[in-house]
Amino acid sequence: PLAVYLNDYQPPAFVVESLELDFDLAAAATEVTTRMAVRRNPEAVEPDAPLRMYGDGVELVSFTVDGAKPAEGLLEQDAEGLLLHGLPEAARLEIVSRCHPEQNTQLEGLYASSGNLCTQCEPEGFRRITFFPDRPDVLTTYRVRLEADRVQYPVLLANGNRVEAGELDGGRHYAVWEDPFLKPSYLFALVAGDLACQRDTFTTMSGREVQLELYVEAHNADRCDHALASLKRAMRFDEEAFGREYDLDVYMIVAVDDFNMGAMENKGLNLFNAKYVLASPDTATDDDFVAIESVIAHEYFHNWSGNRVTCRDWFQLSLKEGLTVFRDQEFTTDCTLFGVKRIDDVAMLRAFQFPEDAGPLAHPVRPDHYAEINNFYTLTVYEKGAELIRMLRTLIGRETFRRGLDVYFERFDGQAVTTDDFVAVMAEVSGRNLTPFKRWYTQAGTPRVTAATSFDGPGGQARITLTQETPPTPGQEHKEPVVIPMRVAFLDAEGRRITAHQKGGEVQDEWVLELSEGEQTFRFEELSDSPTAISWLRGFSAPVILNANQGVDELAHLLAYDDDAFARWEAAQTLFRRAIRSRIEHDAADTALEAAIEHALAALLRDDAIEPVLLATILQLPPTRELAELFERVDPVRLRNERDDLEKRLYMPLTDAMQQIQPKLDDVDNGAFTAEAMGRRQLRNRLLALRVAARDQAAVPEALAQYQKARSQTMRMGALNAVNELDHEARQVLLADFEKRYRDDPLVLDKYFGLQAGSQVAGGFERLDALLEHPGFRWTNPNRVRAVLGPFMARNERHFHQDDGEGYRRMGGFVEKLDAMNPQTAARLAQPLTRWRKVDTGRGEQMRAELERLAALEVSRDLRDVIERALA
Ligand code: HT7
Ligand code: ZN
Repeated sequence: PLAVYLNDYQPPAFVVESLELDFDLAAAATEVTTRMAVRRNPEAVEPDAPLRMYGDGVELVSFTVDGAKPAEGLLEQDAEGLLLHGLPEAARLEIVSRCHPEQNTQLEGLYASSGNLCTQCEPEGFRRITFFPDRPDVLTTYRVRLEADRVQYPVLLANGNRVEAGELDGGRHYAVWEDPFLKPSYLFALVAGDLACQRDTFTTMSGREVQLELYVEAHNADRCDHALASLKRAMRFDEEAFGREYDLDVYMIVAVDDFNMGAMENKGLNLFNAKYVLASPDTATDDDFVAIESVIAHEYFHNWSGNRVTCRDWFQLSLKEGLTVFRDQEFTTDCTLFGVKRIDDVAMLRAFQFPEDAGPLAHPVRPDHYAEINNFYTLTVYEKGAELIRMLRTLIGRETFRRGLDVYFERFDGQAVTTDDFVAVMAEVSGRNLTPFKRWYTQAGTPRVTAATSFDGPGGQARITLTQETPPTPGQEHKEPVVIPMRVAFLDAEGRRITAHQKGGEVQDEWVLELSEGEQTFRFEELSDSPTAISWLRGFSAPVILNANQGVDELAHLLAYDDDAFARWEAAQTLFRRAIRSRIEHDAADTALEAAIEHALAALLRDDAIEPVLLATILQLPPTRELAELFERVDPVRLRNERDDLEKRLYMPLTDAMQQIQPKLDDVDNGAFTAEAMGRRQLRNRLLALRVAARDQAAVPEALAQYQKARSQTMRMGALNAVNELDHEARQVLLADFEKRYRDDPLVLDKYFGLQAGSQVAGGFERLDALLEHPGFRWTNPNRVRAVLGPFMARNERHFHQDDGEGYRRMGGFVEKLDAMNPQTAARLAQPLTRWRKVDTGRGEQMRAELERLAALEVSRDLRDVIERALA
């Protein structure tokens, strides 16, 4: 497909001074009257350029300029929409157009979901509703009139404040909404439907009362409390941590069943995938509760980082997404215990973003070209983008960073800006030259850092030498060094931090070393003791792959004592990785290493002081998809088997120790939703799963009992997850019960789909067929499709990677089928197939063949872009 290039950016030829949209809403055909006042942009490059209005699948009914039809030849209709030539300095346009919500299975633009009408405009959905200069740097105020059947669509919502509403003849009614804030078209939203409203209020720090309204289908009205409570916590946090106050009188959230992503931050009217709103203890797990809180917070935080200050063009996507992820991570950290949120974020980054950055779809946080922008809502733009923000804070200090954010929001309020603008503010407030740091935005790939040390006794000196290298990525053969903040501490034999100073510096017990060259040496003087261990990359201070060549004893010491939760977890992860690597590379277990790991784990299980949630997190081995990154190419089925075998081997001798902890966790199913209560449930479920994996005979009946007695979804799913890899009657009994209980509850049924599709128990293809035939399955609902196909590709190595290629062919077929309905979701689901160079050559060739089969078909631009990059 034809690419768009950052270097081609030009300011819009016209600004839109105001916009009125009248919707005559109906599912089969909706007529839209668009009235806009346009004026030539003084910043435009060409003084007499035409006005470009994008339109995608929209029917043009009529068009006038200042009340008259444009003269012959002035209005041109092409593949991208409309081009209007010969406009004067200022003009008023009126366009009548038509779109067809009911036929919209793409779920971009205006579409129908469960009988309601709703919109999704980011990034380029507005042009599927009407003709408009649909680009993020065209900001204007909106007045929106909605008219619809009163019985079918009693609720009519749009952005801003409702200024008028009333009844009309013929069973119809209307509402008029005005949004006083400038916004780009991607933040437009409307909803028309039969929805129940749960209300609350929030008083802002300046004493204004904001109405909070959560719209759901009536039968879900009892699952809204958590979302509303989360919203209020997020609003308070943004005030306290970032000084940001909400600006409209009402904040609305609508839950939608058919939704391509998690949620959308439309001004004052967020639309949410129902999965990230609805929760009750019976239907949602603790993980679901936490995810809901974090998505609600994310969308709320966008009100400043995204809406008040938005992106100039889509290359700047991380300006809002990286910053907003950073802000939601800070919020969740505030709600959870002991640094575990950081560990979860790092685990996610390693399992998903690092592979993306090392594969054929790698791209910089600020890409410089794209064929389809929908494919750039990636882990790199979001999660790595958030890491860049965190590194900036580490480099300039918390207070300066906070000041910088204030300046950023104030200076650019109501504007569409760039990541360079953001970094420039941080440079200005800190007085630092951050130009070298900007390489993080333009260079793809995960840097590899090597650390070497030498010491000369107590009272003596230490030297740390760090080197860095970033491997090539598509289109970027040669890489420059980046600025890496490396947080380190030295620990003594009791696990206490050692003090020292750098030449001319103060005595400290923790340092942030700034590695900005290919190789650098850092010297420390007057160490208070000789170090037993070095705690590296504390808090995961930079998104790099570190090789510090630490011995097993040193890692065990860190695992036992480090006061940095990330570093403690990392010590265990390093040990697990080393054991797996040895099994794969030497075809045999390193028994001494594994015995040492078992010993360290035993000590951890005896440690009464460790927080339950941290223990639960440390005990978990890395997932296969992260482990695959250790190797050039690997047989994924074997890797999974070795991982599971290592888990079994390590935990078999520890079943007694695990059993002994369990009674202390007997009271966990108590309906409490504090971080501590959730952490204890997490540990209880982890121990159960590890005991089942370690073939503890008592564990299976315990899982059965836990399921039967469960009063919460967390404990029910804990039991199911524990037995889901067992070819055992218990698994079938529990799954059958679960399906019966929840077959009419789509969001919970998705959990059943995931368990069945993600299990490696024999018969995976038959189960897959049965799920796709299940009355609760629908190809047009992205949640259902993701619930089945996602876990099959992510966790069911045995079937997805079956050596005859059956798994790849099946998935290729499903992607093809889905692409005809929903290209955005299809292109995402195709991504596991793009990793063909990472799997052993036999399988890799079969994967590639499937990609080539798809490439020969007529597929969407979204899917073609992914396939072409994968095959390049
Ligand atoms: N800013 C949003 C990104 C988005 C999206 C959301 C829903 C459906 C389709 C979408 N395409 C892009 C979500 C966010 O980051 O908050
Ligand atoms: Zn976002």
